[in-house]
Amino acid sequence: PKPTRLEDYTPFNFDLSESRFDFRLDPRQTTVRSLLSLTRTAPGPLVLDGENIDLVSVEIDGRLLKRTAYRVTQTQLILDDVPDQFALNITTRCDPSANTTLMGLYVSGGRFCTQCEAEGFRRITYYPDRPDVMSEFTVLIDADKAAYPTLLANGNMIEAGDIDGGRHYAIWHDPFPKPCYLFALVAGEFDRLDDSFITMNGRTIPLEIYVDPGDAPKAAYAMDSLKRSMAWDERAFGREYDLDRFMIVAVRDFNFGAMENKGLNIFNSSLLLADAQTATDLNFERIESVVAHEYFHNWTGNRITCRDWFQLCLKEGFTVFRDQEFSADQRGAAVQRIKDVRALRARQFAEDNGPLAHPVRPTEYLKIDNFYTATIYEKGAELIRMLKTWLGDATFRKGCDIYFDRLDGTAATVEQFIACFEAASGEDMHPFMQWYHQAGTPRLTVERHQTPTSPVISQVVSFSQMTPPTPGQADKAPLMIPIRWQAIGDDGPLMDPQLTVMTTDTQTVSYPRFDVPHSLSIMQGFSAPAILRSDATTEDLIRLMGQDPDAFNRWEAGQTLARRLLVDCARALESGTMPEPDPALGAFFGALGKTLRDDSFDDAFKALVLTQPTGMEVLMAAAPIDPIAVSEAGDWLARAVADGLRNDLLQTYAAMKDSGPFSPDAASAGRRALKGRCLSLLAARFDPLAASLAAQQLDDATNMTDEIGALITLSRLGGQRVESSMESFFEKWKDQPLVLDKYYSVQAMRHHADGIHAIIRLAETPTYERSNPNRVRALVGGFAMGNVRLFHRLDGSGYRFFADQVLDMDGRNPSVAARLLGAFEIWRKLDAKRQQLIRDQLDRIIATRPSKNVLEIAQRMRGA
Ligand code: DPP
Ligand code: ZN
Repeated sequence: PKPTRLEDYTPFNFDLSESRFDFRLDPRQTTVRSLLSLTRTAPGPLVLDGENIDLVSVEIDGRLLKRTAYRVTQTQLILDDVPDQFALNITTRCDPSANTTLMGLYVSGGRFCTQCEAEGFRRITYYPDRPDVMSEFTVLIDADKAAYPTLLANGNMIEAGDIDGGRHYAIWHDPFPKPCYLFALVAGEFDRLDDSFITMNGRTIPLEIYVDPGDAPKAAYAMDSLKRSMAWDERAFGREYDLDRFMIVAVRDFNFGAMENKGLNIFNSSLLLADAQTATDLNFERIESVVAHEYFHNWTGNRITCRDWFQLCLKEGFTVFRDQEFSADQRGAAVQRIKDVRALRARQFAEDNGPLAHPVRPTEYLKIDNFYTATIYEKGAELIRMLKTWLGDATFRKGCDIYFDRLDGTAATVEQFIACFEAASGEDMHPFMQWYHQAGTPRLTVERHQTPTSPVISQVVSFSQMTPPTPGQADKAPLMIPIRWQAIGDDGPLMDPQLTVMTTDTQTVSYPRFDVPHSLSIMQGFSAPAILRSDATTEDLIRLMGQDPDAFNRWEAGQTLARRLLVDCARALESGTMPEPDPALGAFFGALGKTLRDDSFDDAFKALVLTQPTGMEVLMAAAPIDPIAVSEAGDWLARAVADGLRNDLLQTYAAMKDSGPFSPDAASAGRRALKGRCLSLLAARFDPLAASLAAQQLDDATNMTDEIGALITLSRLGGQRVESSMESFFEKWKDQPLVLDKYYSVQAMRHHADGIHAIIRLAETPTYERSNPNRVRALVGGFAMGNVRLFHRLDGSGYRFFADQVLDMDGRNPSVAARLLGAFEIWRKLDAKRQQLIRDQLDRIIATRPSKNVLEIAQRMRGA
C-alpha cells in the first residue's frame, strides 16, 4: 500500500458551497441521494471518495449520466469531463446492519448512528472526504416512525412531518460550513434529558442528551459537566456557543471515546452515563473532561478545522490542553497536573520511545485512524502548555484571540496557528516548530557545579539536552525547552522561581550562593515533556518532598526516589537476588508519613503521593528487562511502604471511611481515592486486616468506587472469598453493560491459577460480546495492559491469545484491532526471550494479510 504524504498536499479543485443529502433509512438497505453544488477552482477531473457503497446513479444538472461517463474504483468515483459549474446528484445504497467497522453509518442496539472522523463519510456516499472541503449541509432523514421516532442531524431542525407507509421525516440545516467528518445522523428510540444554558450574550440554548430508554437519570452528570464547560469556555477563552441547540447522543458500540460532530456530539456510553451505583470516581472524572473536550472542539476543531489530517494536533492537542485546563479549574491544578503527567509518561513516553514513535505532526501515514495517538493528543497538548509557559498567560490568551479571529471558518495549519502567537508576542517562533517535526522524548540532564567559595559569589547549574534517535529520524536538533526552576532550602524556597528557556544543546545559568544547604527543584509543574536526569541525591529529594512550594515537584521528588528504588529492585530480582534493604527507605517513609499527616494537603494529592510510578515508567527506565521482575518490584515497594506506614495507613483508612452520602465532587472523590490507596497498600503486605476491611467494604459499599476497589483488593489477596465475590458481582450487574465491562476487566487482570485458560473461558462466556469495542477493550485490553504475569508468560500463551484476538477483531473492525495491537509496542524493552516471542506473533499477524490498519501498526512495530 502507498502512504499519504504531507508534502503531496494539493487543494481540492472544486468549491462545494452547498450539500444536500436525503437519507431513506433502512437497516439492510439505506438509500442516500446527494445534491452537491460544485464550482471549479482548478483544472482536472472530479474525484470523489467512496468505499463499500453501491452506486445507483449519477446526474449532472438533472441529466442521468451514462455508465461510460464516469469511472468507479474500490475507493473512488471519477468524472473526467464535467462543466465548470454544475449540480451533481448521486444516489447510492449501503447496508448499515452489516457495517461492523463502526465507521460511516451503522446500527447499534437497533439505532442508526454515524462515525465519520476521519474517513467514514466515504462509506455513506461519494464525496470529497477531506477536512479542507467545507460545505453548508442540509439533511433530510426519512425513516419508519414506530422504530425510529427520533431523527437527528447537525444544526437546526427546519421541518418535520409524517409521510405515507408509517414513515416520517425531518430536515436539518447546519448554517456553519463544515467538512464531512463532522457530519452526524442518529435515528432511533431514545429517552431525552433536557436542560438549557444562557450564553454570555443572553441567548438561551436548549441542551438535549439522548440515551437508551431508562438511562436518562444517568446523564445528569454529563449535563452538569456540559453547562460548566460552556460557562468555562466563555470565561477562559471568550468562546460562545453558536447554534440554536446542542445535542449529545450516547451509543454503546463506538470506536472512539466520543465525537465532536457539529451541534450533535456522539458519545461512547461509557463516557457519558454515570451514577453512584454503577460508575467510579474515575468514570465521573473522565465524563467531565470528555464532555468538555468535545464541547471545546466547537471552536478548536469545528469553527476552525484542519487543512489536512497531518494537522490533527491543531485541533486535538489544543483541545486536550483546553480540557486539561478546565479540569484543573474544576478539580485542583496540582492534582490534575500530576494525573495528566502520569498518563503522559505511561502512554506517550512509551510511544515516543518505541517503534511507533512519530512527530506531533507526522509526515506520512497509511491509515489516518492509526494516528489518533497519545503523541498527537497528549504531547500535542504539552506543546500548547509550553507556549503558554514561555509567553506568559496574557500573551498566550492574546495569541488565542488572534487565532479565533483570523482563522474562523477556515481549515488551518499548525504554521498558521503558530503565526498568531508570533503576532501576539513579537517573538521568533521558528525554533519552537521543531517540537512539531521531531519525534522522541528529550533527555534533560541537570548538574550543579561546585564553585570556589571566594571571591565568586554565585554558583551555577548546567542543563544539557539530548533526544535519542527514533524510527526514520536518526539525527535530532536541539529543542526549545522552557525550564522552570527554583532553589529550595530546609525552610522553603531561597529564591523566586526562574524560567530558563533553553534553545541549544547545553546552557549554564548562575544563581546566588546561599549559606544554607539547598536543593534545586527543576521543571516545576513539569514545564516540558522531557525525561529529567538530575544529579539530585536522596537528601535533595527528601528536602523537596517536604519543602518544594511547587506541588507537582513535591510529588515528583517522591516519584523520583521511588523510581530509583524500583529500578534497582527490578534489576536485583531479574538476576535472582533479593534487594538489599535500601538505606533511603527510612527517610522516604518518614517523608511519606509526614505528607499523609499534614492537613494542608488535600486527600487526592495524598493519594497520588502514595501511588507508585507506573510499571511502564520503571520498564522504560530499566529496559531491557523481565516485565515480571518490574511487577514484583512494585509489589516489593508497596509492601515496604505498607510495613513502614502501617499505623498511618490504618488510621487514614478509618478516618476516610465514612464519607457520607455519595457526591461526585473532587473533595469527596479525593477521600475515596485516599481510602482506596490505603487499603490497597495494606493488602500489598497481605495484612490480615486488609482482607477483612476489603470484605467489609464490599458488603457496605454504596458506590461503585468502593465496591470495585474492594473487589480488586480481594482478587489480589486471593483466597476463598474471591470466586464467590466475583460471582455475586456478576449476578448483581449482568444487566448493566457498563458494569459488566468492569467485571471483564477485573477478571482479565487476575492471576488465575490455570493461566490463559481462564481468560479463554471468559472470552467464551455468553455475555462476552466480541463485536462490542468496550467489551473487547475490557477483556483483551485489560489482559494485555493489566495482567503482567499471564500476558508475559514465557510459554508465549499470553502473546498468542492476544494476537488471536487482534486478528479476530480485525475481521470486523480494523481501527479497533490496530489500536489494541499497540499493546505490543513495548516489545523491545523486554528481555531477549520475550522479544523473540512477540516478534513471532508480529510476523504471524503480517503473514495473515491483515487490514491496512493492522498491517501498518504491525510493520512499524516490527521495524524495517
Ligand atoms: N475527534 C475525536 C476526539 O478526539 C475523536 N474522534 O474527540
Ligand atoms: Zn478531540
